[in-house]
Amino acid sequence: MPSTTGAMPSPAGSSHEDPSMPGMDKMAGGNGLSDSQNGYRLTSSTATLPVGTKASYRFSVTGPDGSPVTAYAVDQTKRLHFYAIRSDLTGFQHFHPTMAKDGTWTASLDALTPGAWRVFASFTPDSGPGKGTAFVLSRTVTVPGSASQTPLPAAAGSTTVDGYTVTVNGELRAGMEHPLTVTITKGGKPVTDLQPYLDTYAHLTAFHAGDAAFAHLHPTTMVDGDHGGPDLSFHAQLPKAGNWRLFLQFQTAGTLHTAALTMNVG
Ligand SMILES: [Cu+2]
Repeated sequence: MPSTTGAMPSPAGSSHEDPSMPGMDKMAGGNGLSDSQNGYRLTSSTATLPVGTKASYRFSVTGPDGSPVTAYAVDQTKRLHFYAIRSDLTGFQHFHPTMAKDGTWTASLDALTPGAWRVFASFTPDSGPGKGTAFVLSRTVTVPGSASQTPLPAAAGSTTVDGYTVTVNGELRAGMEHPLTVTITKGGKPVTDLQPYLDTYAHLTAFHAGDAAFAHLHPTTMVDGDHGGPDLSFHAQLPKAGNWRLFLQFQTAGTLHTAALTMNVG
């Protein structure tokens, strides 16, 4: 189902400057499970990565003319956001690869466990017919070895990471935009020293149990120095019903924390 954020203000720091759509982001839609959309394709010759060690994944994005895209708009301070997730939604990785002049990206993955993985690239071309359109494309990668599946943790309204308790509030329905509020506390006290991370106080991504469909939840809380929290607001639009694994990343005192919890979408 196509999703659009056309009615939503661009997050702070978005460099999308297409004069025909001031302050708006276009999205190619979809759930991130395809390697191609609107003529843009995520290409890689890598189908297998080694187990238990850092590994490089090289890829490029080709445009409708078949040549690698080299011009990218900056979104949340980066030209391309890269994610990896195992089929059981464990092993979440999110980082920012580097691009060679010819449009070849190299992502350095942390050690992977055996199993089926999906890697995602989230980007907005800054030239060509897709200029200003946000894409999420993905490919699968196999890590050899005997793969044990971790059952998805039960849906929960809160979780704890590094001593921080993260509570998520919001009733979500598939395909509809809903507000989602995240509250962060530590030792029962509201946390108010969140630092900006990628132009936000919390970066929130979600993957659908069963097929690893992808969603990025857009923050609506603007950053203003190293004193974010405890409440953070998001626009949540998850494309399908079922259980989603949410990964919330936030930074305090220079350290990045990643909280994960399961949320049911009706
Ligand atoms: Cu990113």
